[in-house]
Amino acid sequence: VNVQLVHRTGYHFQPKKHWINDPNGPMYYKGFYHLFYQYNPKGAVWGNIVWAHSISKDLINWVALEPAIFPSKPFDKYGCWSGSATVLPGGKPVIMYTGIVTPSPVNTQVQNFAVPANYSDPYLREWIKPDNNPIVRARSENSSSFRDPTTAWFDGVHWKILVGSRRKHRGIAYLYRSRNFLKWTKAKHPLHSKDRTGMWECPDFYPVAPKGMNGLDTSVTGQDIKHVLKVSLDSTRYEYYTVGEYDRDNDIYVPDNTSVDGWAGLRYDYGNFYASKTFFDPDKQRRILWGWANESDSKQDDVQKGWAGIQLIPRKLWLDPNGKQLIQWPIEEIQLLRGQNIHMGSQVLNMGEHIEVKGVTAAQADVDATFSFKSLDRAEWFDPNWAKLDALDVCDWMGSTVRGGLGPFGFLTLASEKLEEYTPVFFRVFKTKDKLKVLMCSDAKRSSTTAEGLYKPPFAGYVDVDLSDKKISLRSLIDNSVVESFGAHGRTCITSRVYPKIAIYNNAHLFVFNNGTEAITIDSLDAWSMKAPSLMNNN
Ligand code: DQQ
Repeated sequence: VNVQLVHRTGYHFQPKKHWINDPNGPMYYKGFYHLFYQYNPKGAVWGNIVWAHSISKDLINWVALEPAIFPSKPFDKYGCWSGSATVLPGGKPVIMYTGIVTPSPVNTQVQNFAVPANYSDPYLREWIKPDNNPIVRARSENSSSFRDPTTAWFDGVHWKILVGSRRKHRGIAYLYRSRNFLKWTKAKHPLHSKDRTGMWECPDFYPVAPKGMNGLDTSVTGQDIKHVLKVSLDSTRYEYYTVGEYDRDNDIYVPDNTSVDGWAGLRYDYGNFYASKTFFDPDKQRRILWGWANESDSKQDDVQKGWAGIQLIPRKLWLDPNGKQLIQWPIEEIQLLRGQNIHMGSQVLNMGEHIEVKGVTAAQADVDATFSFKSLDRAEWFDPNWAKLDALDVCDWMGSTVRGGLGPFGFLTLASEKLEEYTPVFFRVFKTKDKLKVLMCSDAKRSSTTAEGLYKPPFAGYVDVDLSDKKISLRSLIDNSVVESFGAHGRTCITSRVYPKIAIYNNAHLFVFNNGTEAITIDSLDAWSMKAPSLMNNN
């Protein structure tokens, strides 16, 4: 097999070669979606960072353009790091990004802006970085940890942005205000901060409607509207978000008491998902989330492959009607790639059984199933001591093979025929004195028989779902070296990167399994072979 190609994704966003990380400045402009991203034009490891640029009409088929922003001025001489786009009134986009002005390891950071050279070009190929940059610099702030400006929002008088930072171990989102987008003044108080969370990278702050699935423009506020603050924790490479109340006049954000504010908080994704960013899509009135997944193999493997990093499938997100968390679902356009379909229904899986989903390309598939069961009685007891553990420790130790009561059941993705390799995605239902606790896992431990250099972590999160109808759904987007899974219609999401050695191309299989004593019924299952987009971001 060709090492450059074997684990490349078939329908996830990737450039032809080299390193990529954070999605930057996503926006919709004159009929095109724009995605910029952190890119090393010289190799498959992080470094020499520029803003690569691709455009799309449907978020699926992409055309790669020349890098939009790259080091060329004293205010970004050592790198153009992450940032965001804001579309100003009159439909005029402006980008804010972090410029690196001293070499590594100090990496002094400032915030710059860039504007299109030609607003009538829907591709926005060329960007100008005016000489009055930088527009925000650190004063008393830690200038080596001061980056990733957000999309700006407008309160009628001021534009406002956040810049991620830290003071010792306290993560901070500094707030800046401007009347004209050029002169920015730091607010007296940060919008938010939290001890023992470390550097806050890539903050994101936006409104969500209390009801319905539509998104809101970043400047919208009003009664009943909630706000979400997401931060990416440099120290652990996990993100967390809170849902809360934002008082726009006084610039005070208070997370609701239903959101844990800290490392143990809610995550968009409990797996390999980082440096994410949302944007409002005015064309379809939705808020879309982009996340980056790095590789889980070694640097050496990346160099050998000649590429590293993918962008995950964009997700539409909205507030759960219970107001406590977000719900995410792959954008509807992904259906453009669906080919051959297999449907299964009303099939019972007794304890220890697994059946194959045949007839689709299992290395590159979309599979969506609803499971049901007769009773919740067999759910195992949840030892109160486990509450102190992270969900992934419970998953690690119970896995998909340790027999349970209600579950483990779910998919075996990227599986070899004889199951030497597989990545199980599954639920395990527990009961406590007063409620059920549903664990969802995506466990890479058995994903590859490759012995060295692979990181094969189990990932897990709990699912806040009402099981009174005795049903739960699971969807996975499988793409050669990535499995993105959505539990209970997008209430809990987990992404794993995996590198099978046997379960590749036509030797990959997909199974449904049950290792619990309670029988599970596949109420309905649809699986599709997924085609590659016709425009592959390769030109
Ligand atoms: N990546 C960028 C930074 C950001 C980090 C540099 C997060 O701006 O803080 O490539 O992955």
